[in-house]
Amino acid sequence: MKGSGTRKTMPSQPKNVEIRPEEAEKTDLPIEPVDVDYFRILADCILTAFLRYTGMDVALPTADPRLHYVINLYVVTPERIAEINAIHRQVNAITDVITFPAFQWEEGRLCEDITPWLPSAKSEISRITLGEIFICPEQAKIQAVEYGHSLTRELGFLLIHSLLHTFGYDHISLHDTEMMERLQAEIINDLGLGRELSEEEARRFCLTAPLKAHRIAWEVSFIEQDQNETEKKIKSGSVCLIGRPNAGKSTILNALAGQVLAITSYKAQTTRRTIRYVHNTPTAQIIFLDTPGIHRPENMLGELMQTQLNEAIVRSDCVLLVTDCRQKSVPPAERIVIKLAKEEGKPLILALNKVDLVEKTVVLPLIAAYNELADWAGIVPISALHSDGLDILLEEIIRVLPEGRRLLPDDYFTDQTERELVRELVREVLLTELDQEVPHSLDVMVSAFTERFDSADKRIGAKISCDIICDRESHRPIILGRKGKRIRKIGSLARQRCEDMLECPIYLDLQVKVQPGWRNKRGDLQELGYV
Ligand SMILES: Nc1nc2c(ncn2[C@@H]2O[C@H](COP(=O)(O)OP(=O)(O)OP(=O)(O)O)[C@@H](O)[C@H]2O)c(=O)[nH]1
Ligand SMILES: [Mg+2]
Repeated sequence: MKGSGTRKTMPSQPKNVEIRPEEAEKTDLPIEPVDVDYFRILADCILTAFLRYTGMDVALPTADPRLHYVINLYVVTPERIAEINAIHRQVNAITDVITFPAFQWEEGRLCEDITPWLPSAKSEISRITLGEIFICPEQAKIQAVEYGHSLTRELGFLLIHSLLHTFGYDHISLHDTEMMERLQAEIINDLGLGRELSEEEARRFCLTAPLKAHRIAWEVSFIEQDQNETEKKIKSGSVCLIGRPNAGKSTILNALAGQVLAITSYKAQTTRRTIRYVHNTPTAQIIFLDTPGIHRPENMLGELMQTQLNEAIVRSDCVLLVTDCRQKSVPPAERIVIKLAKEEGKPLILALNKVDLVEKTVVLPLIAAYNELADWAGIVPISALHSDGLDILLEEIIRVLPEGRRLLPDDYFTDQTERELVRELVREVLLTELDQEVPHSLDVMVSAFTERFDSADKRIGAKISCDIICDRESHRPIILGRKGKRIRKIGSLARQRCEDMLECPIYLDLQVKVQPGWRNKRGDLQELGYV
């Protein structure tokens, strides 16, 4: 991939029709495989029209005649696009097209230096990949019927849409959307692939449309799904863990995963971003989403944390409300979650956590109070810390999940990268080593991560540099401690945690950086990955 100049970024926002696999199957449309040869002709016809209208190939840098540009176009099944959607957009649904632009463009203007990706004088490499597009003709068929036009017109529209994404057009703001919709309409009208054409006429039109050589070409691949796999039905879906700070959500996630994926602490608001863990059994695939605790936001960071909760509820197949069983009544914040889950029609399961800290009879009045608020699919007393009751909890969850296919590959375990885990482990040590208020105003950014491998490709060491971001100059001496004693202790504890996780010796360098008011600055929050 690297050799051909591809870099993957998060997908831009594709036109996204959210249909669950089950619903897609219910239609009585013939779902035969797409006609491979015809699809190539259609794709060329669309690319020619797109380039004629936008002149994008002329705008591409360098006149080196050896060089040509490609866009990888993958024709995929509903199962495969649902899988890609789930991994890259956290949406468990079939969609029509997903685009991965390789470079930063803004409305047709290249916004980054692509010189490092150009072939050197001696190099044999003569291709640059501009992006990857995944398209699902089965989904396009369903949409073509809904819109009352030909499949060719729908596929053509989707290809133009994703080509525009590849070159930096988007539909996030109203202005972007208007611009993108106008271009789509103009390009397809300029081509003459009208909505009134029947499928046969549209095909004839594309087969006879003049093609022109240009500097960009498709690389088309057809990806089939394993037939046996598609037929195997299991219970699959996503479950969000929601609850007040400190309820033990992340402890449950780690206990189920059998390793630390989310840091935990006795201080509130430990989790700041939704973390995913995929639990696979022979008969089920459960995608767990560990969310930040429900709290009243005091800054932009808090607001962003809370937005993730609503999103998680809406996107999940089941809501798992985690609560500390020592409380006497149902907190107002939990009542709001229960109401939202009911409005969204999501099955609700209650995990009464930390039963190791109370007498069993103490939880009975609490169960009665919760029972008044919802028709629970299950109420399970557990102790996440001691892994007690988790097997019953899993059974209850599997019972309410829809039947379907595996949405993610079996070897997909979590969305946490080693880099993110290092960041979180350093933050965990900061949470435990510093006084109540300070850790909440801190974050950590991994600025360098270099690994060493032996001849058998086994990792034998890593050098990691992290910036501890604080929002006040007065916090710096607190973090450093007298004569640097505290930062040395933090460094030593964090290094041990990272070594346990990465299973190799680590050199860890920590620097304190002051970024005043970072929790209220969009740019800083973006850099730290919260936006
Ligand atoms: N005794 C006991 N302690 C628990 C149990 N589950 C979690 N804890 C402790 O409760 C504290 C909070 O746990 P977390 O898993 O970080 O809680 P959380 O709900 O993820 O918190 P936020 O991320 O802040 O929303 C930690 O100190 C855990 O060790 C349990 O079953 N029993
Ligand atoms: Mg947590």
